[in-house]
Amino acid sequence: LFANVPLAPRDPILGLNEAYAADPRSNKVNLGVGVYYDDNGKIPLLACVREAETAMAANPKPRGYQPIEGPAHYTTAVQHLLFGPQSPLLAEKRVVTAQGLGGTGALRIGADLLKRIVPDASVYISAPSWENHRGIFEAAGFSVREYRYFDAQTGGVDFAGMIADLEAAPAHSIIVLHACCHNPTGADLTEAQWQTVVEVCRAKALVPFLDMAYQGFAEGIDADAVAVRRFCDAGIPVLISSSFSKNFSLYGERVGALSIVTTTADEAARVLSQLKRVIRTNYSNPPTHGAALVATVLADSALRQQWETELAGMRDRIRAMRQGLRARLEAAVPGRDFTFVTAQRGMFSYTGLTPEQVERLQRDFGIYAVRSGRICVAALNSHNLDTVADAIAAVLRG
Ligand code: PLP
Ligand code: TYF
Repeated sequence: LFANVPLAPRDPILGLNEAYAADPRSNKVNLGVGVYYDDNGKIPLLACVREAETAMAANPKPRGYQPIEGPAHYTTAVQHLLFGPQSPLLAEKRVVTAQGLGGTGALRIGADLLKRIVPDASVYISAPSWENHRGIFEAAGFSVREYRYFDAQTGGVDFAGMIADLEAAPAHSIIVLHACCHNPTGADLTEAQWQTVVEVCRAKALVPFLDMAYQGFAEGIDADAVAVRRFCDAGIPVLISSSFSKNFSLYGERVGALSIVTTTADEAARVLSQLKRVIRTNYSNPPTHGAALVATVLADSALRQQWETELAGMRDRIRAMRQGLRARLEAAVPGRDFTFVTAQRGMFSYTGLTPEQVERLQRDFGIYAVRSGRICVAALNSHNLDTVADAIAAVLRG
């Protein structure tokens, strides 16, 4: 049965972790995987989560099956973060939300659902995008194409190219968009540019699928939802995958959600019934613990305030690391433009390092980055910043 099974390639990002773990050098730095580390290089356990968990442990509950789409106190909390608690869409019952197994699982149930509704559509992802976008939509049976996105000259967005490619996409194409903190480039659209994308999607009858894995890491909870809100204002159907892996530091709990904005409450009920079918044949119903933690924090005003403070702390620390990296690189490599380091947002920066330079960083300095030149800025800290900046400067000088 298995004699001729070929060896599948490793995930290029998660594979780096293995190489890093095996590296004996004590001054090694892992800028590969997109995880937020604190200034001591540790994944934080947020105080709000610890408190919610302590309260839950003091009052343990039986673990019955959950509703297929997850518990209402969780899905409602998700909707309030995405759309704002006062959104008329919620009062009109036009939004379907289901708990997902992380943002990845949310993307997958969204993809599986769309395959039932628009089976012949193509999916467009940004060039470049998170590797798994292609994998997820291909696994759901779609063919995946790219729209232009990153401009290597400026370190920003090739907006004219992006719009031209979206305008050329056939009607009903599914357009995967990073709502904020683009992975891997850190280059985001402005609000005015989002408005243009909304208009193109409406005019060309495209199906926007917003992936929001980093809400709160760019500017703040509401500011980072600007793309979601502009699409909602336009009144067109939109899918949104969201994740608490990063902004609650709950990576291993696999807690995310798929939200779908429909046109009427009746439509929403029918879409939910189909989504439940997708979930049932996939994993039946979602796990309890992570969603209970998130719902507990978001429902309690003191814990919610604490979460916002801790989230702002993560955001501000990333910003400080961007400024520190930029200042050091400007000092060490005069005449080269590093403004992109602070213009890009979220966990990642596309440095412009070539695959050869990335290899040299790893070989000569024990600094691990993705071959594309992506670094995780959230893995920098006050202890490794000088080492990393010196090493990047050394490979840039050649
Ligand atoms: N989408 C993007 C753009 C991401 O960068 C990530 C990162 O992990 C995900 C989705 C998946 O998030 P999760 O870990 O919650 O599955
Ligand atoms: O891009 C990243 O590094 C994060 C983490 O298959 C990640 O999004 C990377 C690869 C993967 C799953 C998560």
